[in-house]
Amino acid sequence: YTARFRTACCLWLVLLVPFVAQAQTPAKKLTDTYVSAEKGKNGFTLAASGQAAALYASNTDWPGVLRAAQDLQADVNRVTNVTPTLITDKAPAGKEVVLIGTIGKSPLIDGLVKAKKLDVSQVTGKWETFVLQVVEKPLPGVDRALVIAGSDKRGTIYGIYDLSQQIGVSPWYWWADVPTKPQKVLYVAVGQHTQGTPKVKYRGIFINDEAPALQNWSKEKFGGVNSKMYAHMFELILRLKGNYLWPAMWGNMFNVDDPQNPVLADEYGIVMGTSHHEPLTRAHEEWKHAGKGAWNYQTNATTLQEFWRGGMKRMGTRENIVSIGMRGDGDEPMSEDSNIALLEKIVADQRKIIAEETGKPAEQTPQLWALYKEVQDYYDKGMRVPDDVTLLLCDDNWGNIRKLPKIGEKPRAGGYGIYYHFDYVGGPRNYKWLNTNPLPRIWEQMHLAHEYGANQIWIVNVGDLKPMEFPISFFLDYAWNPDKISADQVDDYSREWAAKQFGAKYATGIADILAKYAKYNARRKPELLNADTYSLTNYREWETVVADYNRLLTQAEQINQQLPTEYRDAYYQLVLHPVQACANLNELYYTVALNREAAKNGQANTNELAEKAKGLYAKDAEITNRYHALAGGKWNHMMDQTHIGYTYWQQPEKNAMPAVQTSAQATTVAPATQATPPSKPQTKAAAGAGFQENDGYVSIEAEHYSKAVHGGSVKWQTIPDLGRTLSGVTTLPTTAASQMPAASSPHLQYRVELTGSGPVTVKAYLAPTLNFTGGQGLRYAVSFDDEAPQIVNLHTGLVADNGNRPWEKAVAESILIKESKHTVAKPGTHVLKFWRVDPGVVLEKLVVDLGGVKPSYLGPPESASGASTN
Ligand code: REL
Repeated sequence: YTARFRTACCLWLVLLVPFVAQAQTPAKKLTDTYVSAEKGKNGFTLAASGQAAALYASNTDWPGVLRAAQDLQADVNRVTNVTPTLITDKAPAGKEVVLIGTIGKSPLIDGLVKAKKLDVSQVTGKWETFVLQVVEKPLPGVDRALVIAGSDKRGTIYGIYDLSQQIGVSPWYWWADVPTKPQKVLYVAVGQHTQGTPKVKYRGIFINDEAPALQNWSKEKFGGVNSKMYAHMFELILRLKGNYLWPAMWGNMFNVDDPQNPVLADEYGIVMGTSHHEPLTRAHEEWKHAGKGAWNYQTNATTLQEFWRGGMKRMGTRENIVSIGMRGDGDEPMSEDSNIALLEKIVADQRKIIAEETGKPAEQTPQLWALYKEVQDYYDKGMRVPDDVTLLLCDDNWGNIRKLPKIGEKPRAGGYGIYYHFDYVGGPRNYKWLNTNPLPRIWEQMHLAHEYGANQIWIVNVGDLKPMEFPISFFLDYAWNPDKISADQVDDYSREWAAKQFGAKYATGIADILAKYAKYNARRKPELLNADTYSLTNYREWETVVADYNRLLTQAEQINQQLPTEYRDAYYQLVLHPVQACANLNELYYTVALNREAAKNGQANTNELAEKAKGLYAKDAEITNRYHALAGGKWNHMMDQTHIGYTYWQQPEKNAMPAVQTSAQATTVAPATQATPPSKPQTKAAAGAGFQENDGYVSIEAEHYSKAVHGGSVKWQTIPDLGRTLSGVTTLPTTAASQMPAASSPHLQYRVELTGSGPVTVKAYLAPTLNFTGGQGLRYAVSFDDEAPQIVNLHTGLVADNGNRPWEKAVAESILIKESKHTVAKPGTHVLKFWRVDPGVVLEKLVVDLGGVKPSYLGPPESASGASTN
């Protein structure tokens, strides 16, 4: 056993460890399973031998609870083909029964509590909390019960739907045609099951920018954006354990178009709101219809007050969060001369109306004031609203949070919330076609919101709802309990989600596709793509991007072939369509780029490329048609959104073929248009290896540091899959104080081997995080070896505002690239250091440019790393 042998063994171990670790790490389970086909000891029989346990509820309970109980009845049938009886007016009888009810509203449940059969001490008085428990001999003549008891209306409803999910009914069974796996037996494990109390009080979605897709679809299927459609949406939100909705408002008036809309929302248990610029529950469209003059408080205050008063009268006692404040007409800023004093008066007048119409002090009605766009400036200039009003902080419409509460600030009674976007109409460009929202960035931004205490309301703009199914699930699940999903569990979440929709067998493959397509789409939103986006000549960039998409498409098609046929409609909507559509779109623009290049060089294949591009353009329409034909045409119009031919921020009326060139001299002899796809460049670099300069640069993925120096409780954390290339690295906790670089302060070290010396530029590729702390801007620092670190501010000259070029560039390119200049004394090994200064900075990649970096979109691919020098 010589030293050499030992070294060799260690080497082998080092090489083997990553594989072993990968193969043996069991997927962490985020959901506890309590329903199975095994009758454990004292387990409850929900269904067996062609029978299902009867469901009992009290008819004095909330109508919304009784309605959800009917859904459970239907869900048990979906799974077992047996419909349990649902009884609300008789005492329970039978060996095993399900008892459903709300504490304080259900004599059934209250009786069990009184008889000490059920302990609800962890539930009573809490917000939206339920317990699901197997109880022995709950009542005379009943052997065993499964009790679903809620602290309030939604607590019970969530308990019911929790059981539905456990027996295998996806919240998306209707909205994405997810099939239910048939089961003969269903047993509930003994014990107490609960999801606890949600950490975010109001969790919801905003249906926005709904024309043409949802609007046309709803018109065709339901005769309008009416209560027949909304009933499905309310049910979905509750199944996802959300509770809040801003309804469609593009020419739509929720409360007017169909008077059943608000009635049903309240019955279902949905808290309604109106968007940020629609005060006192009035849809903006209502003002247009009223035709009562200018939307101007200086000149038309009395009329506006009466308009708003009407909204409050109509609301009655239904659950609402009332938007207050005022913006200009139709989501525009107010005029220049509107001032804080005026806005404060508007708020005071609105509160007076709220109090008068509800007959209660204003603070007893939940309200929000959205600091959207220019409204945040009023706040920053000192405007305040009463303490009970929730301050709804906003992102920049591009998924980057603009502002968060200050650490240590006096808490507000109304707290803070977040308004976030998965879809947007506005500059620098609309994005409203496909899902372009990767979970890791949603995680990272909403994690910030949670850590900084913006937990009262989370609402996200989801456009037409479809095709945002996956990020909606994540947003609402994460809102329920952000502490449950850590940065490195986001892919576990994706896998479990895939398993819930499609079964465990293909879950890993599907999760990978879901993550990758969103990541690729987020590099550049489809609406912003064109033939010049990626480089044709440098780093084989265009070719690689297209090859990556096409490889993903192959994987997605393979799983499609293997899936049982009944899953294919759901699979197309949720997985295959976005990959196919975007792989095609990228190949279209790539082909156009090749065609233009061919024409420029007088190549013989110019016309062939033009024809190919036309074929890809036609295929785009075919892909849309395939979506529209799914499930017997159920989703016709859902993909009506135009997405090719943008010339400025607003969408084109119709898709338009990008211009291609033809040549009269073209012959049929054409060189291969599609080079063989390049081999995957990203081989994972071993920690400790030195990255080698080649062609005048070194490019390093952030997570490939040779050493991470933590600082006390401040730790470096990789957020897998975040950003445009490999991943992102940040520091946690995000609330830790800023610190100037000093010997032992947190930093990352990267070993680089340089062949030259002299001036170099270090380009840091950063997620386009905004200055959410409101200070001087977020900073990091860079140094080589022992030189003094140079501080770089992400936000010099950058403000989230249309017309601000640095911000427009950062969000359009989905990256913020900052530079620092250094001088390296001699060639050889150097240690590049990336220092933490402020929290919230997310590094994706570092490029050391010795003058060789060529223009490209993603920056040079990662450099090769040499043998470990450790
Ligand atoms: O994304 C936003 O928040 C706004 O652009 C919209 O709320 C806005 O209301 C728009 O749909 C029309 O007014």
